[in-house]
Amino acid sequence: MTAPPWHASVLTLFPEMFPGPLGHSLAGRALAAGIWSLDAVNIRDFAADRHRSVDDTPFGGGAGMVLRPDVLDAAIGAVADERPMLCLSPRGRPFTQDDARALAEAPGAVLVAGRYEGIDQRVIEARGLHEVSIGDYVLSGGELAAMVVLDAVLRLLPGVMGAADSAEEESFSLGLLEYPHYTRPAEWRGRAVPPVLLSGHHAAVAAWRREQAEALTRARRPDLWAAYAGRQLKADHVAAPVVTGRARP
Ligand code: JCQ
Repeated sequence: MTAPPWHASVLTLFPEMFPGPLGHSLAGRALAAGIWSLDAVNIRDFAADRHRSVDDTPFGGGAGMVLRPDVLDAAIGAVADERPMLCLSPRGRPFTQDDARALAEAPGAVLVAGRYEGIDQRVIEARGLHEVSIGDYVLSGGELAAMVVLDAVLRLLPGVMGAADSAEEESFSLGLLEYPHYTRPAEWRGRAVPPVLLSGHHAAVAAWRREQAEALTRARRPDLWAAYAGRQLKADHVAAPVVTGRARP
């Protein structure tokens, strides 16, 4: 008995961009091993007119073009099944590690990579597309964002990471930024590795790493720090004062 592959369908006007970087490294090996599969569907193949047009001018006027609902809906209809359907967009809900974990549990995903100014709102609603954002900036199309989402999910699939299966062992899964890492040589250009890491004292190493992760998170990501501090308070069931706000530089 072998599990069916986690199945990704990407709807795009540039199918030749796939698998792209996902054909290399961890994801690439897993693709070759049949742990996941990919079909990059050309939205233009679903254009009905002889000019194969996929976009049109926005109602109400304004700059740019909008992806036509009829063409995109036909493309979605060709792949839709029980898998969740996502649309990459700067106005989507922020894509998180929790979302990646949930998608890794699903049978796969359908990802719509828009181009132009956007896609017709009616097809988003009619097909129940979940709009997700990978960050507060604007890309020229959803393809790179789709690859980012896929990479985050694929490394969580069973058998993709090595024997260590370290995907979820990181401090990020605690809601903290990663502590600093060091390897040989123990001194480099006059810079020593923090001595505790050479002490062989595992509990002291773990405590140091936790401190570092907490200090970094507090300084750089007050949003993550507030959520983490809130969870700690609840877990401890004590009213211990938790210092919030940005650390002094
Ligand atoms: C995703 N952060 C940025 C660009 C319009 C669907 O409408 C649009 C989609 C894009 C591509 O996605 C992004 C993005 N997360 O730019 C403009």
